[in-house]
Amino acid sequence: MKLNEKQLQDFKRQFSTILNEKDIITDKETIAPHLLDWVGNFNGNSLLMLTPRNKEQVSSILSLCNEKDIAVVPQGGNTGSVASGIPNGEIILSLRKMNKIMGIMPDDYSITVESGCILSQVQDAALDASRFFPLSIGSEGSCTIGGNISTNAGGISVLKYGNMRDLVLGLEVVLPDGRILNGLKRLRKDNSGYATKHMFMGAEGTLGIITAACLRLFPKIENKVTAFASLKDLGATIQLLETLKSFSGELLSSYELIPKIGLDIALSYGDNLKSPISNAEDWNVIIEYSDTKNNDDANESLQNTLSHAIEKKLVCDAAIASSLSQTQNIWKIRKAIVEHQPKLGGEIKHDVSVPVSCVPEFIRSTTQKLIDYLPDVRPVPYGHIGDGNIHFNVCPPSNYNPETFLQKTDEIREIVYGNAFNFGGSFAAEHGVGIIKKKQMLKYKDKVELQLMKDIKSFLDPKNILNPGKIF
Ligand code: 2HG
Ligand code: ZN
Repeated sequence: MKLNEKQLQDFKRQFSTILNEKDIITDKETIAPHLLDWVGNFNGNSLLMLTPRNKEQVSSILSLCNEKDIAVVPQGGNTGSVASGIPNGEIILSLRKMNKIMGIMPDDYSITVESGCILSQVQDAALDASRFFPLSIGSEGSCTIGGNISTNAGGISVLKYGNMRDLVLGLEVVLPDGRILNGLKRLRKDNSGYATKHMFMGAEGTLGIITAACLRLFPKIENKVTAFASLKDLGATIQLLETLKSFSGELLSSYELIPKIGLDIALSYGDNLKSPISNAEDWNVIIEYSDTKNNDDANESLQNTLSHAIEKKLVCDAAIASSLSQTQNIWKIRKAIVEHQPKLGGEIKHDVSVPVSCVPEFIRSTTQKLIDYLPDVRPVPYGHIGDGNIHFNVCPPSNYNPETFLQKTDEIREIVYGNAFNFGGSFAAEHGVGIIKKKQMLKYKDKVELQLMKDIKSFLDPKNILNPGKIF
């Protein structure tokens, strides 16, 4: 059930037995930013936002909501891409005030944090203890750890360190009926039955509210080397990846695809960016090595591997950044693609994955299918090619009517998702399902798996009070 104006006063009174008055928010202006999704597709509605300060308060709120049959949408930094944190009349439960670093255990390579901690706060806390927390995504200055876990965030270092799921040792979760699951263990090994913590990761707040997490840390990175390489063709991206892996083992931490059209977008609209090489080919990659040693090893290794790849004619030209500003310029190109793509007259976003070895053929065949459907359409497939996750965003032909283009969204989505499915891929690689991909969930998810997910949901949340209408 959603909260209506008539019930509002009554519920405010009931919540005031749990929370301080200033943590019960009805002011429309304060709530407004929490209703808008970052991508700009949704503007939700909610009359009430609660901002608890500890797990006991979260527990009491959920007990009460469960008893009264009132629905809640958990929210962290509200930086998601699929609108899973956007309410449709439900109460917003913001975790932002639960932002304490609870403890850091350098010898265990672990850190325990409340779920409202900002990702960059966790990265900084790890660095202060000479450790490294590797999750790195564009919104790291405002997204929260709880949101990262609930969406199983990915980003540019998955290749070396895995998804958020791989970085979680233990979780504390409040279940829809208010019970608290105390799983804040910092163990590497625990085979005592089902790994229930994994149910809450990627569940987008539909099964429980994550209130704290114990996370894995790694040795501090002392040296990073970044390069930009222009390749012979699309197939060479995978051959070069294989060469980098076998020559440099664990040093390789990022491998991002930058198509020529993406580079052009960045150079045209980005803030004073320079092409790292003079004549970029159609397909380029950003390569990053991360080393725990503060010496020239990583640089030499990357230089040798790239020289070898140039000799083998996989790489046409490459530049290794030799200053901080050159490194920043390369990564700003990557960021500018995300930011400025809509300036090509709009974009239809797809966050898909296929097996790494299939990426070139997937990009070629999807592009061909899109051109057959709409000649001169401008696909911008870019991103985390090192782990098979491509942001296959599609922009209209030049000077095409943006509205007419958006009317083709369903057909274009079918082409991209359908082809990813043909390659054994996923329609939701790292951004989740939320509201946006519910249709694809029905079409592409294995039927047995989908039913199992629904069974788990109705077992844990029989009244459907937690983030209803998301995922399914
Ligand atoms: C990234 O990799 C983000 O920068 C956003 O996942 C990608 O939606 C996008 O274009
Ligand atoms: Zn991404």
